[in-house]
Amino acid sequence: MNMEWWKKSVVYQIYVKSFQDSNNDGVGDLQGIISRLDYLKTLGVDVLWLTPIFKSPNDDNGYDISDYRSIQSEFGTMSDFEELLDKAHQKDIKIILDLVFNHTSDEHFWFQESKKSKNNPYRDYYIWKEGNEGDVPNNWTSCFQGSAWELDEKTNEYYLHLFSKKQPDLNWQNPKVRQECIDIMNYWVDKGVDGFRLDVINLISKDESQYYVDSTIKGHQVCANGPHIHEYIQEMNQKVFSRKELLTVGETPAVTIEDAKKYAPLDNKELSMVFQFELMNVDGAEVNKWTDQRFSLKDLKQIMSRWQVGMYQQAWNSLFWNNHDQPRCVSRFGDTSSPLCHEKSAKMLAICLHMMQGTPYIYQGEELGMTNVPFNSLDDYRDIETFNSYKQLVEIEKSVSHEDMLRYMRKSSRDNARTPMQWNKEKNAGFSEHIPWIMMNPNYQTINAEAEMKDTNSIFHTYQKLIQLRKEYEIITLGKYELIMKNDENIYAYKRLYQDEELYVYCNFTDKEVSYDASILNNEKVLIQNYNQHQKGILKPYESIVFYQKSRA
Ligand code: TEU
Ligand code: CA
Repeated sequence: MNMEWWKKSVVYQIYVKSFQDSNNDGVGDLQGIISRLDYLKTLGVDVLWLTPIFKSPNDDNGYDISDYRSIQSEFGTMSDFEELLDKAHQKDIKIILDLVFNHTSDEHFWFQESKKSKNNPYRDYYIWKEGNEGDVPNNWTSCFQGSAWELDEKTNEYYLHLFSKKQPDLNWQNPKVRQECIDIMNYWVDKGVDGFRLDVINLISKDESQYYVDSTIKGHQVCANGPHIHEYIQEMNQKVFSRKELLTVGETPAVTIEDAKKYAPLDNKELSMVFQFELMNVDGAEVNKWTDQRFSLKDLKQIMSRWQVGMYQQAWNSLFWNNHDQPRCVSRFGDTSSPLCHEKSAKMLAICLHMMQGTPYIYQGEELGMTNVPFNSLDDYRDIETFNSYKQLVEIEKSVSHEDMLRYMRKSSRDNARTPMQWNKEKNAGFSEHIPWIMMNPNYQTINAEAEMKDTNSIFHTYQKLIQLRKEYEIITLGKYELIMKNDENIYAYKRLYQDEELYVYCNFTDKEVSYDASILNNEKVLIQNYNQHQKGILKPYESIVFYQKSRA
């Protein structure tokens, strides 16, 4: 069947800084990735998404780019990148780059020029506004706390930054800005990259009429899905994406299913797919991530099902449990209270997600069941969002105590996802000989790639098998999704239907034994499971099983 390649692919996200260090300076790099291509091939993934590899002062770990056409020196050189691309392609692995176009670094040449004077040719590359009665233009807050406006004393105007003040927002109303970004993408397409992940791409079109209007929602949400957003994305599509069959995934906070259908339509006029965050908000994280709140399975089922049904034959889904901004999924949605619960729940989550429709994304270490990290003190953290939030809530507002905040940070900080990949049980888990830039999770003694590759029963092998199944069974890519056992509070069960084929997926999200009605199964076979034995109708703690059968028409 003729279908875009990325609909049949599984993507693996590499947080470059923490994947593999090749020259023992404590920071992961491109040669490190090259040395692990065999591992990735064994896992079976089709595409690598590299977090930003461009020159950056690292205020936000590379999401503040100061030169879009050169490689961050601690990651290597352009020839290292070309070698990586070439070696990956030889193994039939594609590479997509992470481009940040909502903002640049304040150290980018454009901003350096822009702030020089009001009539500098680059002034209009950014969003500069006069104050409002001697204060900021409006009350918008930065995603990383504090005002989204920063006063530049020299010209006495404020610039907008929806993220840190070292990440000034670009002015996409300016056609020159649009052309610059298009040229940058074409530069990388000409080098042979296979696509892009576009950071917060739905924030680029600001509504001019709102700059002096206060809002009760967060600044980056006010700017989501602005007035010209689809024109801008269609322009990128015409001038870049349509040149080749590229995988383009837009990171789009605050989108509904209706929005997503416009961003990722089946006629490929905009993006291949988007990352939507409704699921990441199931435990309230988008409103306030600094709490003890845990998700309810009913809400989770409801959100995932709505997207599966709503996008069916209308637009294409992406599937993910976590990324570099989110806590580890086994800690958040699974159970790490014992080695058994850890193993079973990590596999259960993998099965639950990978049997759905859409392109699955695996975040590095997820395939090993890497967990949240027992950070001891503030000093153990590195993330700007975490520091700014601590400062705001504990020191400025005094609304949260130091102890509570440390507990919330252990649960929700982005740094949980950013500790180095756990390769083996040697020094620093085989990541580096040098002290890593961020602490190791001490559990690498037991959770590591070497051990799991040897053990045919490991979480790694469950992921490997899931990737293979997607290649073998078209129903996984194409089948229609239906939620079953809708009101059950312990089990997530759904079926997939395609021609005369049926898939039944059962996932016990609890540590108790629960039961389901197996009468629906007649000539079934088991595709994958996380216990060696299954008693029909019963699910043991965190048990998950997938049945395949031909329907009796
Ligand atoms: O994240 C943008 C984003 O949507 C944030 O609101 C995200 O939800 C936040 O990190 C939650 O804690 C992207 C990148 O993925 C992130 O790493 C960057 O810091 C951010 O853009 C700015 O470029
Ligand atoms: Ca290095």
